[in-house]
Amino acid sequence: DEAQNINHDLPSREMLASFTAHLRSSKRILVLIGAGLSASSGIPTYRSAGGFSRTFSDQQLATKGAFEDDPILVWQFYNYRRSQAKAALPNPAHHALAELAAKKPGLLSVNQNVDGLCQRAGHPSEQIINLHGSLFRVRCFDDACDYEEENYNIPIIPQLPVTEPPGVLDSADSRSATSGVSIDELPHCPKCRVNLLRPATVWFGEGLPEAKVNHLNGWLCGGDLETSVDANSAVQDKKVDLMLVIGTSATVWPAAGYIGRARKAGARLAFFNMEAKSAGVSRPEEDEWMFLGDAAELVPKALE
Ligand code: BV8
Repeated sequence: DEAQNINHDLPSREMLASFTAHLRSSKRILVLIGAGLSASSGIPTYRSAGGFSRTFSDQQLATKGAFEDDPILVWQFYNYRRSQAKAALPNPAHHALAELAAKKPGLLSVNQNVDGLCQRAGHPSEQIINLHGSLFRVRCFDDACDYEEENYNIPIIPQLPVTEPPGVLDSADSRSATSGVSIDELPHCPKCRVNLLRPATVWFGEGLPEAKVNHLNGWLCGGDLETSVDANSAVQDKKVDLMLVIGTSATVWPAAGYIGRARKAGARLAFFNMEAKSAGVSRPEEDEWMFLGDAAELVPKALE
């Protein structure tokens, strides 16, 4: 019954036992990671209480149009997020997941987060796909120019504040607040020497990087990249034993779509979220697990 699946602070012994038994026997594990995994590291989530949506929604500023309108404001927004992510520390859940990946070569993490904390926790790099890019990579604004590099400079230019930009996007004062900076002081592409550099994250309205989608489809089809690349070949996904859905509202597509795809490939699902409804499910199916609470506390408990 529902109570058996939904624990209200600590997972019930039975629930934990049935989950760990299945985890132990699972070979192919898919993990979908969201902002909730990093909440306890002090990085605000996007849509739950206290997230960015208080001042800017990421949809307002994480777009090509916003950058074309006001690159200085968008760079200040990213400077603020970069400094926050750089100051943050991986929490016990990041470490527990990295340790599980090292023990399970058949595990693949699909990371929606751009904060770099999974990597800093030692998650094996060949077992994680940063589907939405990284705050610490920049690339040429012109998609036709292939320049991209790592960049950890905070602020990315000295004159640009690292504080959160003023909350009102369309009032004049939000521009004046950053008027101390001129566009030609923003970082430019050293390769084509014409365009501005932009954060190498996937903005809303932009397609996911093809190579990453192919890597993920390859894993789902059992590692046979050729078949996965040929999108219209209705290759049956290879069985997935378990999917961990950690700290995501499952509202951003196409990433959220991998939950249904893994379920279709036979995966049993374990949700780790502060609240059941926003994990993309109203109530888990009978053979799924819902760990309700802080991922930083529950993920290490469940994976130990
Ligand atoms: C695209 C990088 C077309 C940017 C991000 C259907 C199909 C395709 C597209 C769409 C579609 N429907 C709508 C779209 C458009 C859009 C979209 O999904 N919009 C949503 C908002 C409705 N999708 C796109 O634009 C995508 N592009 O498809 O374009 C296209 C296709 C082909 C060719 C050309 C064009 C691009 C999406 C990627 C956007 N980029 N980030 C940046 O940040 O700089 S997404 C952004 O949201 C972050 O990456 C974040 O990771 C991601 C998802 O959010 P969550 O991680 O889930 O975070 P959220 O705050 O929402 O939830 C937190 C959860 O944690 C909550 O459930 C909360 O309860 C829980 N929680 C909180 N604290 C804790 C906790 N859990 C545990 N412990 C805690 N302590």
